[in-house]
Amino acid sequence: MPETIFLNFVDMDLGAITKYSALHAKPNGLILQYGTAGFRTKAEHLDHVMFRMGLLAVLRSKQTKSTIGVMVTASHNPEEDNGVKLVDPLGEMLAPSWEEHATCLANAEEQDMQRVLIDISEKEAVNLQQDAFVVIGRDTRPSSEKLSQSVIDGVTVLGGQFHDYGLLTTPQLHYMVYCRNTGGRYGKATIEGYYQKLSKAFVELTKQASCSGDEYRSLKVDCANGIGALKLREMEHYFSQGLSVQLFNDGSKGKLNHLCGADFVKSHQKPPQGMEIKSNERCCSFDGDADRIVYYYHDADGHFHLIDGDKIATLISSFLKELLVEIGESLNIGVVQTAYANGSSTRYLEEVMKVPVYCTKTGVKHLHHKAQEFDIGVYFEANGHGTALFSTAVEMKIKQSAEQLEDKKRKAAKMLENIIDLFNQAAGDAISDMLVIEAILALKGLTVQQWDALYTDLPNRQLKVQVADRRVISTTNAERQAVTPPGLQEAINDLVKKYKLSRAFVRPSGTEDVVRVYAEADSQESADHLAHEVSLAVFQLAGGIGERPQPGKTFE
Ligand code: 16G
Ligand code: MG
Repeated sequence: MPETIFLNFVDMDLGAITKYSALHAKPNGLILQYGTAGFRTKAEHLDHVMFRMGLLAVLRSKQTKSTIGVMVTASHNPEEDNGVKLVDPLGEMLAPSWEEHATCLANAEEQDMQRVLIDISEKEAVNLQQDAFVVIGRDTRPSSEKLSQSVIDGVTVLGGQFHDYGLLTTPQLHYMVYCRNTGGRYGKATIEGYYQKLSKAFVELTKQASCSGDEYRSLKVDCANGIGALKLREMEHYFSQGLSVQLFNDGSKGKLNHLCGADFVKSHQKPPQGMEIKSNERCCSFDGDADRIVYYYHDADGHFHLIDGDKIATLISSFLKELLVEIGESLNIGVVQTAYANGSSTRYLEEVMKVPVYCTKTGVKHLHHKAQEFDIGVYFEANGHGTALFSTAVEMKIKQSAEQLEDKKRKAAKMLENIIDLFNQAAGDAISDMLVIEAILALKGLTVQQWDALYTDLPNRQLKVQVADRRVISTTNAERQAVTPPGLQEAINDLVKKYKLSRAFVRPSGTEDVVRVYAEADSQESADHLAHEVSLAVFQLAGGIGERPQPGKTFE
């Protein structure tokens, strides 16, 4: 080992690490994976993971010479669960090679801790003398406070500095990281900074709306009994001129994510408990850490209508395209979806809106990455997680146009400028998306039904299948085709042929030990049948365990 590196490891107080690590001991035999959105499991199994992620955040911070974020949350999972994820310098998800280090470190036995830390430092050429700074946020789970303290223990033992923001939504933590690493250009790294930036853009934007009728300006929000309620309540008075929000499932009574929240509403296709909905009232749901949003309403006949991430992406990209046409800028705009996007949304975007659509694997990091390739990249998962990204060049061009162009064009450029400020470009953000959507509806004078009527969703069904080892399923073509086990894709192809406007795919979940099945077709009955038949094919060909899939299941 070269001498300099050796000296560096002396800087890392290995004795202290061993001592403190023993206070956050790993339960025997527990193996966890840094999955699609970090580690997630029962809260009581996570103390050692938190401590170790504190350590890892310090190494990542030293390596990137930037502030790194650590968020303690399990998003839409049940209240008893918890989780942790690291946020990279530009508010992005942790780089893939570091996900592997995270898994390695989380699963290391006590006696191997020092070796693993040294290995990571060597592989990543971490200069241990570099300063480190870590910011920490947590959701409202009862376990989160103690677990974030374990993160802090890890940060401190490696000599890192930290700022604990306490309770934050996940996207707010991404925002803080982004602000801190861009010298304040993006915004102020405080909760007031976040409220002020977004509210100012929202209020300026909605001032330009000609219709100011009350029906456009009030919204019911289901906060999943989570952090979104606290933050929206704090923020409300900053934008009250533009919108009045009525909060439900604000955590004062119910359990986090229990029978409410964006995930519940989307997967059960029904309204949350605890919210009274009159016909045609605009409603939305956040998930437990407020990075997802879906809208919905009841029509005059009492039928429930869901407006998911696909329709949100459609509204946003159409509006952005209109503004660009008005300004006379030919910037390239692209929409990024996953295999779960409803076929009707893809068709509408491509054929009616003439916007190019791209498909990536599930998980925000994949969509975010693809969206960065465009001047303006709008990405949304059907489950309501998404945002719009604007390249720096676009932002500068728009700001100039807002100063120079003549009247009508200037107005459009001003709007676009405000929209750029309103989107959280560090992460999909329920609060920010909600304000963008509300502003667009007000500016266009659209009711929720008119928005919904842009296109009709194809009926679809999602199911899950238990198998002995879900890794036997591998996929290609952005998860739309199964490569293994042999014969599975052929079986799916044959089943799909039996129905009209049909499509189906299977993929191993990144967050649960199951295989997910998705099917869509021209009628709900056909989508249900197809999903069931594909489930049976998975059960037979991919090592199903437990009970055979039964027909007639109505939700995953
Ligand atoms: C995580 C992802 C979400 C994805 C979901 C899929 C992030 C921040 N979150 O929650 O984007 O839709 O996993 O779950 O990336 P699955 O793999 O179990 O279907
Ligand atoms: Mg979430």
